[in-house]
Amino acid sequence: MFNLKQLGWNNFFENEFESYKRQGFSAGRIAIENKTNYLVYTEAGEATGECSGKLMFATEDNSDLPKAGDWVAVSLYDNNEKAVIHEVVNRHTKLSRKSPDKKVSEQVIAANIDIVFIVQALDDNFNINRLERYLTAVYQSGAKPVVVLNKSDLCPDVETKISKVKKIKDELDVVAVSAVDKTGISNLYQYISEGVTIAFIGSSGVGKSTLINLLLGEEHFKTNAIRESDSRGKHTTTHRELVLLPDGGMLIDTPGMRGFLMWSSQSSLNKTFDEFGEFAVECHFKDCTHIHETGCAVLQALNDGLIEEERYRNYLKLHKEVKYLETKTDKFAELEEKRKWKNIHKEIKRYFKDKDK
Ligand SMILES: Nc1nc2c(ncn2[C@@H]2O[C@H](COP(=O)(O)OP(=O)(O)OP(=O)(O)O)[C@@H](O)[C@H]2O)c(=O)[nH]1
Ligand SMILES: [Mg+2]
Ligand SMILES: [Zn+2]
Repeated sequence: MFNLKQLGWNNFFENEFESYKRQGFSAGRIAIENKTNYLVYTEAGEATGECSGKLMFATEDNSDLPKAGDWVAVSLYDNNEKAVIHEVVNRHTKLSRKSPDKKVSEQVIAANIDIVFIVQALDDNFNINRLERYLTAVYQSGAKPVVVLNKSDLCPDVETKISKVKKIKDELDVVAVSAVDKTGISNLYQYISEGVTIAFIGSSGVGKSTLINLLLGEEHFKTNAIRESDSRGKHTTTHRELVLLPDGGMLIDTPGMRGFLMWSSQSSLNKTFDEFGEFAVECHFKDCTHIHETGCAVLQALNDGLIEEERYRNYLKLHKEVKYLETKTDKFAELEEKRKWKNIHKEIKRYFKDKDK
């Protein structure tokens, strides 16, 4: 048995669920997404779920089907052990990447997450450019990013690595830990509490499952030694899974990702690269690509040593991916438009509030 609050239910989902409730559906949260079936948590306990024919038929885009962390409207049968999934409740947040195949489509990694632990190992895996890529995706998701540097036992200069991460953005949360000698683990607990969902992402072999097992207090997830030849992981975790912690809070384990292509808007990219935005408004051309234009303030800043060469190169790479997406799908233009209007509405509200004072 679960209570919904423990599973992360709140006013947002209560509102979104209202019409489903009227239709007599129960609320469930997706814990595991397999190819054709799901493990669903409901107030009645665990159930195996399948999508209704109508849901499958009416859904054009795979990213709109249930994913780990999603809230869904279900009807239960067989002693509440089976569930038909009728609808996916509007998501509060979602972490996505561009699907690894040739198609320009979205792949949702996890839904309704509050925090993402971006895990890197303090061995050869440590890579600032990859971190900038993940970070942009997390900003896009709406969740809070926390950088978790694991395997501190293998690293003689942990502080240097932390300050390198802080150089991306000073206010970024960075925690160095070792799942092996258990140092720093207590610093992870500050993010965990009842109803909060945390997703772990990062390359294969960085220790995501090992860390989750440690926090769970049991060997729930399989883990595997990395290859000695090139320090790469063996892709041990093969599906996404949400688990509940004994003292409250939820963690989502994900398979290590080989590539992580952008499914992000320019404004999420700007959050990772704060200073670029500041310079870019000074560029002579509004659609400046910051590569060759005269009057480009970004290039000027690069020349003046205000922007690091490596960071500039990665920005351009990600910027190119974002631009490509914008030309292939109007989703991001829509999102930006929505965000703009949301801000305008906020401004209007604030204006009238101030006036009333
Ligand atoms: N030295 C050291 N090894 C660690 C640490 N944490 C995990 N490992 C080892 O790293 C290897 C990979 O760990 P996993 O937890 O399977 O990695 P993962 O990120 O879940 O990998 P995938 O499931 O393939 O994505 C295992 O042999 C762990 O014992 C650590 O803090 N220090
Ligand atoms: Mg794993
Ligand atoms: Zn420019």
